[in-house]
Amino acid sequence: MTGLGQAFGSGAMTNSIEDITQAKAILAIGTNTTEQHPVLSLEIKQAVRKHGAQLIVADPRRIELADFAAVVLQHEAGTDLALLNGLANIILALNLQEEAFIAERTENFDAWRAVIDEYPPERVSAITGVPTDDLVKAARIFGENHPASIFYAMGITQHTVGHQNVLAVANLSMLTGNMGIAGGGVNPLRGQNNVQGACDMGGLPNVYPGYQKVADDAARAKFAAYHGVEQPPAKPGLTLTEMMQAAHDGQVRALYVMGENPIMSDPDANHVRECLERVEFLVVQDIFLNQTGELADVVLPAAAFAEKDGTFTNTERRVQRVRKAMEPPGDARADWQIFVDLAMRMDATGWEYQHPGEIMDEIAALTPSYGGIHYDRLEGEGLHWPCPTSEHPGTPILHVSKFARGLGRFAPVHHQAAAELPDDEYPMMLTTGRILQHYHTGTMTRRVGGLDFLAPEERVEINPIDAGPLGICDGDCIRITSRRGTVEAQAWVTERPRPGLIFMTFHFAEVLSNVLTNNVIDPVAKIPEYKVCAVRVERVEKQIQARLQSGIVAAGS
Ligand SMILES: Nc1nc2c(c(=O)[nH]1)N[C@H]1C(S)=C(S)[C@@H](COP(=O)(O)OP(=O)(O)OC[C@H]3O[C@@H](n4cnc5c(=O)[nH]c(N)nc54)[C@H](O)[C@@H]3O)O[C@H]1N2
Ligand SMILES: Nc1nc2c(c(=O)[nH]1)N[C@H]1C(S)=C(S)[C@@H](COP(=O)(O)OP(=O)(O)OC[C@H]3O[C@@H](n4cnc5c(=O)[nH]c(N)nc54)[C@H](O)[C@@H]3O)O[C@H]1N2
Ligand SMILES: [Mo]
Repeated sequence: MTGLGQAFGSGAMTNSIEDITQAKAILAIGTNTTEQHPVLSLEIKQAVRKHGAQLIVADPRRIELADFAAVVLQHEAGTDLALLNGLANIILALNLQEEAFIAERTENFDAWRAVIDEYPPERVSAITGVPTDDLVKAARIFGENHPASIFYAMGITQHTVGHQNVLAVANLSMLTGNMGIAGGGVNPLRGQNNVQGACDMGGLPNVYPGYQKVADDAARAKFAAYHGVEQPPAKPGLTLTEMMQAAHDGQVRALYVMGENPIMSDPDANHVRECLERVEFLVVQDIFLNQTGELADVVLPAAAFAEKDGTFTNTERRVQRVRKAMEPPGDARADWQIFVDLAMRMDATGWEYQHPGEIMDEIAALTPSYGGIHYDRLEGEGLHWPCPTSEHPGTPILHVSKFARGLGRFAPVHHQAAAELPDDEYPMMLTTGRILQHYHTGTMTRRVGGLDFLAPEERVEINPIDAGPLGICDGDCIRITSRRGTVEAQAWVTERPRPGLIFMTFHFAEVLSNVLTNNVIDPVAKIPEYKVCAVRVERVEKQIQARLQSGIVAAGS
């Protein structure tokens, strides 16, 4: 959001899922769509197989989408800035840039170009490990085919240079005039069903709903007047990653965790546990008693998605209705009802909603981009924001004739290595992410018998070139150690990761990769560097534990 906000003025996916099949070229960088966005990946596959789109896949692992690609760039993790600058360099050398678009719609091109000149193919190849021929092939595909779209996800953002990686992606799209057209655009794939909605509603420390800045006096006055309260402070709050450290240092004394399992999902899990143990008062509101809930002073049982009414705003900014299909069990209640009750006990007034549709009307009244979105308009296929008025049809494609900020801005960005690189003591690189069968910390998917059967335990991907000298065979137990901790898990000897790189998920509490990960953050976006840290790998003489011994499965089902 910070990167696209800086480049374009709006931090959301620019295009819709529907127009993917109109793309003539697609760059998928740091996104494992067939496992993480499987439905959307079908559109990418169709674009390639049925409509002849040329696909470029850039990922340090050979993911399934690579089988559909015209060229695969299996670069070293954490070298995306060099890679993206290098592609731009070749596009300029081949004179494939869109001069008219650059002149009319963008600014700061010359300053940016001066930096791009420093990234010739030979240098980029040396940094990224990608052969120059492949770089040229990819640049040609992206530059010669119009429209060309870019998809990315956590492979780009979860770095200390995450913000800059996104700027580099935006630069490439502007260079080739691919903004504001069907089949083009810059498309960050949002992770959770409603994370776009959570951000839109101000689930960020620096904005109110609709990205109205907390620092903006007029915005603060508007919200204060509506709720009949004193003006809140102009200073933004803390981000999640900053809150943990503040809890450790005693600056945060109480924490209210809702729909989140930070003890497993935050980096450097041993440190996170310490932080949470220091908090004087911990509330956890969840549909299950997760690992964080075990430390809580108060647990508030919430209703799950199928047990309540509401809306989800999906990755393409489409607001959709969700309808209650069953009653919540026991004392569980919808999250909004729990909040309203708490607010009332704190003497709030004006929170007497009968139905979430009334909350939506309040959102519309205070949030220009949601101004025309009401429940009666959400029957059927929903609406894409911005949708400012009750007559407005919604906006499937952003920045059509003008960027949200006016002109798109080229931002010079330089290659910068990850915070922790392999050395003699920790000679390998660890990257982390997900697999198809499980969802994050497993609180939900590990309770599903079929999914647990398909993926019962962590399997650490390691290249045979690395496994051989370490005496590691497929299925062996291995110990992985970083500067922060150590875990033992089963090895999967496979050519999926680049040599020198291993891959783990964070789905399994008993073998948690976040014990190993580094909690350094991007200075602007504040996102942790989950995608690169240094580790040591050894073979361990022991049988892998039987799968049903996992705490969650035993306790949960
Ligand atoms: N089945 C399933 N689906 C999910 C989720 C889940 O847990 N399970 N989670 C959802 C959520 S919240 C999110 S955010 C998304 C995440 O979706 P993705 O971001 O697609 O998933 P990840 O596995 O985190 O990482 C994506 C890819 O980044 C690559 N990568 C690692 N390091 C680098 C690098 O330095 N550069 C580049 N270019 N690539 C790199 C990895 O090899 C991986 O293939 O998935 C969503 N969908
Ligand atoms: N190593 C590593 N760590 C990562 C990442 C990575 O790539 N690598 N990715 C990061 C990313 S992108 C993400 S999004 C995070 C995810 O991290 P988390 O959000 O902490 O993980 P989840 O397991 O999705 O936890 C969601 C919780 O919400 C609960 N829940 C589900 N529905 C509801 C509801 O309707 N109401 C309430 N109150 N609770 C509900 C679930 O039971 C679960 O306990 O992990 C991050 N951590
Ligand atoms: Mo996510």
